[in-house]
This record gives sequence, C-alpha cells and structure tokens, in this order.
Amino acid sequence: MTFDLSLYLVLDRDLCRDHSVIETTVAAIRGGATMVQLRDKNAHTDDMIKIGHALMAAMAGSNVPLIVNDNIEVALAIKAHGLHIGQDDMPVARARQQLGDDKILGLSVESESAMQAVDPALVDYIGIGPVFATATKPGHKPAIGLDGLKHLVGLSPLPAVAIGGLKTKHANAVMATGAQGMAVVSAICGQPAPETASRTLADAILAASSAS
Ligand code: TZP
Ligand code: MG
Repeated sequence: MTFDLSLYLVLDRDLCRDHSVIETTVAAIRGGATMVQLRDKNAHTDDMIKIGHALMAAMAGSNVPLIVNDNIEVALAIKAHGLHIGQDDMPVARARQQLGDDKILGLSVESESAMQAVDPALVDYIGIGPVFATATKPGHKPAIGLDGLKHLVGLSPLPAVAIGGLKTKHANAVMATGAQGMAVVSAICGQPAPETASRTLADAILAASSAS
C-alpha cells in the first residue's frame, strides 16, 4: 500500500478527552492528516481491537492508512494497513513475517547505531525522535533536536517522519531536514478544534515541503 507521511496523527485516548479517538481521527483526516496510528499504552488487546475496528470503519474510503502501534495481534485482527514498532518491541523480521509483504511496517529510530542496523528490505518507513522533549511520552529517550533529526534523516535508507514536541511553527525547520513529514499527538489530540489544528499543520507542512 502506498502512504504519505506528511501529517501523521498518533492517537492518545487520554489526551483526546472531549473528542473521542474516532471523532478526532475523522476531524483530523478532514483537515488533511495523511496517516493515523492507534497507540494506547494502557489498553488491553481486546479493548484495542474494539477501538481498532471502529477506527477502520470510520476511516474506510479515506485512503488514509491505519497503523497499529506495537501490537501485532491487534493489527492482524482488525486488518490494519500496518504496524509500527520500536527498538524494544518485537524483532523487525518477525513483524514483517507475521504482517505479510503487503502491509506497512514502521520502525522508531533514536540513534545512529539503530539507523545503521535498519534493513530497508523489511521496513517501509522510519520514525525519528523525540525531536523535542514532550510530556506525551513519559520516560522518552533524550531529545535529539533539529540537528540530530537532520543527521539521522541523512543516514536513513527509507522515508522518515519526525516526532516529539512538534507544532505548526516547526514545519519549516523539520521539512528542511529532508524528513517527509511530522508525526504529532498533542498538536491534534485534545485540541479544541482538531480539524482546524490538522488543517493548519497540513498547510504549513505542504508549504514547507514545496519550499525545500
Ligand atoms: N514517540 C516519540 S515522542 C512521542 C512518541 C510517541 C510522543 C509525541 O507526542 P507529542 O504530543 O506530539 O509531543
Ligand atoms: Mg513500542
């Protein structure tokens, strides 16, 4: 499946609060989100499958892929478009084998050594971060900054999306590193108007990518 990393919404049920994850997703896609990730570090598999089915239904016909964070069982159960794993999750080769060749596999990379170990035959895209410190992911690895992002993007054998503390004001600097897009949680989840928040982000990213 083809995909566009420009504006990648990573869901957080706690941050979504007033808007459910479903409402937030539909609004974000209307505003221009190009990828969505179901990420819920507290939910049990059964719960995630329930939400995942509802998300797949809500996103049907949008052409926006739904990626499941870290839980292959959920990804397979809901026939998601892909899976995103971190360095401490299941091995990449096993993820690819269980997922099949037609699905999207994303991998988080936080260091040069991890980037050098990426097998581009197994993975489809790289998530790089955290660019800035963020309260959304407690205990995250040290922030790499825009210079760190540029360095890792330069070493990446695959299209890369930046994550961590990213807001509209960062679009020019992030896109100038060669990243294909920005992944955000709190810049959309929990915003009073998630559709407007997404549109503002998407417009800034588009403008920045045509400039660089
Ligand atoms: N991985 C690295 S930082 C992060 C994840 C999931 C959270 C990003 O959240 P926010 O609110 O966009 O800073
Ligand atoms: Mg993980």
